[in-house]
Amino acid sequence: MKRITLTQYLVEQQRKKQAVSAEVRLLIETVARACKAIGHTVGKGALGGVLGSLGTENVQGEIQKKLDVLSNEILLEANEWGGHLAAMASEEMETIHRIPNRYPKGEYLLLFDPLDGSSNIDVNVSIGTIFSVLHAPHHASGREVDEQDFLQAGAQQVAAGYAVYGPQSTLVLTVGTGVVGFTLDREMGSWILTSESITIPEQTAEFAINMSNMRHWEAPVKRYIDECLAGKEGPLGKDYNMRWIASMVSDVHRILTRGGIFMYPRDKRSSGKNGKLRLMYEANPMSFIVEQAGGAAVDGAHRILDTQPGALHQRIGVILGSKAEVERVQRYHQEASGSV
Ligand code: P6P
Repeated sequence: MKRITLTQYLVEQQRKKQAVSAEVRLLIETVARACKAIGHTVGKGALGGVLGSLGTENVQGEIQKKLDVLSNEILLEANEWGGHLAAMASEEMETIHRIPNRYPKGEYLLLFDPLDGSSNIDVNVSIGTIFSVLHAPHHASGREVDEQDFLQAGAQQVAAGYAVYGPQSTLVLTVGTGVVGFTLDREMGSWILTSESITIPEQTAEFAINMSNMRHWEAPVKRYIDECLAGKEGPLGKDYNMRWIASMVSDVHRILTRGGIFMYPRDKRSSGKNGKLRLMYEANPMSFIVEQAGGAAVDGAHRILDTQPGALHQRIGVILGSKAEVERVQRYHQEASGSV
């Protein structure tokens, strides 16, 4: 099979579908190069002195791992000079990071979770990077970018993607024309196209949820999981398998590869009132990718990509994956709220 690199793929998208501007192409190539560097650093593990925690907390109140901060710095440094961005936002930074005045500024915004799944770092379980690209609305006005400019619904995304640092390093990407996957040729250092069109099977028999939270779930989630657990004898008429890697990039990658439903729902805990996952740089990019692959993504009763953000680090319930299953759970939420 002819080896198509990420650059060639993006040039062809730019040429034939106008889906990718030259600036977006440069942006994606820059992020992909930064992901290579992050994967290389992660791969050193104990030999690189990069494991363990820093003893500091991020804006989420979570203990920062050394690799969380290192990955964030790699993405900031890689994207500052290119002239394609106005600013960046990250799970690891309280406020936005504007492009320094010594560099030209572009018309896009980049958001990322630099190292998702970091609770798995020290136990050598796959982790990854999630990113999202938005237009910078202020660009035409000439005023300085501010945090409000980032608060756009996920349906406005220009591009989204994630990298998984596992047995292989993979990069999954959408620019709104479907979903493609690349595998890192570690000898050449090139991202090579290995999945030309990723689609999620509409049906599934595999669910992903952290079962230890069961006592906190709202009724519609409990109803669905009980039905899955009832198996063939239950209303769904089939036996289900369960997976939970506790690394969103890995769970979502499995679902893109063989179907399934991923659930981190909001729950009754005060901290869980909107769920654990963050809207802007976890739920939105993953929802864009999943929808582009023919799946669905809701917060319960509503489509995630329609959510109007109120704050940069706001959380949201996430139920995404195989369309038929997600729509079933969405219907259960709508019935419970009386909206159907
Ligand atoms: P729990 C990782 O910390 C993360 O943000 C997601 O990648 C993952 O899906 C989830 O949290 C795991 O949460 O509560 O099961 O550890």
